Amino acid sequence: MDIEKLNRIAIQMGQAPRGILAADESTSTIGKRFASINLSNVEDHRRAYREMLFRTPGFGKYISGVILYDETIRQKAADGTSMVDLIRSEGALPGIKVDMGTKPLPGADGEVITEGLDGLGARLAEYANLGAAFTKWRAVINIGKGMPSQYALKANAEALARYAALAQAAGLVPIVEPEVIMDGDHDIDTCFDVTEAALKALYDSLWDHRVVLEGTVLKPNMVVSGTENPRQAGIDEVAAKTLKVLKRRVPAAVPSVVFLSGGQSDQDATAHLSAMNAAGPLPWHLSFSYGRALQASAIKTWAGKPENVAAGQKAFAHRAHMNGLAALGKWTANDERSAA
Ligand code: 5MM
Repeated sequence: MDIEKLNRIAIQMGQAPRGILAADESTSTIGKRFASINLSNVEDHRRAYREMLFRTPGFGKYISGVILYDETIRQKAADGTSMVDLIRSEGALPGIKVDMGTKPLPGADGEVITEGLDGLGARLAEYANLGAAFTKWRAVINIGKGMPSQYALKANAEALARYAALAQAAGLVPIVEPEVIMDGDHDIDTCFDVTEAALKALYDSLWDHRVVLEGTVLKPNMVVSGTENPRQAGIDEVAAKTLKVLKRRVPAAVPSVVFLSGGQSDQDATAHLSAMNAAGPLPWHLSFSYGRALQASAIKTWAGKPENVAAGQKAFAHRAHMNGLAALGKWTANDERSAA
């Protein structure tokens, strides 16, 4: 295993002012995004949408890598150029989501386990041949009555660790994503406790599976109030509590920590990240791996119409730029107006 190479890539992925674009929506998830603009979920539309993103002029200034879905890593743009080459031409790295989604966890009502370990070694070898430099696996942790159970935390951490070990053996950097879901009426301190337990279980399992942390990237949730809780924590509280749990539970050997946005508004996701970086120095590169918070405005502006491609690209480039400033800890609300 070439750990130095994995380490170089893991640093590059989270080094300011760049972060990751998560464009790995499964076919059913991209269908939900298209439904919001009344667009049918057919391969041609998925290609056109992602081609618009990957042809955005200069996106590589703020995007170090793009997480793709299986269909996209094999797909060609309208002129026959592969999507992988479009991404590489901007100096960004292609990555691939390798989990197969979640299924109910037997014996644990309301909890889920991520599947996809069977045959993973062979799939990883194929993705490496297709040009992937890194991979992603997402575990879903729900907060609710009696949830999460220790059983669900442990089972998901074991799967994440087994995946990460296989990815490193295939020469690919694993992004490990234990997502504590925002939905619910819980308060921010419950989110803190659950995030801490999820990270503890994850790093225990990574140790057990002999994963070399220097060749990994963590993709965590931020510590936020449940979406239905009447008291919504402000920017500074979210930033302080998120940094507290990361400092407590994420070893300094991890090169990059890149957040998911999880349903936060575009601007909140940017403001939280900037506040955390402004509170540095930090032991890891701290950046973004946003799906919705990088794409929501672009998809709405594009609306599935060829004449809106340039405007959709401008919307995407703007969010990438804002999050690039946040990765440096230098974003202010004024930047939204002046750079828009
Ligand atoms: C882009 O969405 C990813 C894949 O979701 P599905 O497997 O459900 O289709 C998702 O894993 C994403 O990479 C992360 O959750 C981050 O995205 P957000 O929108 O939370 O920033």
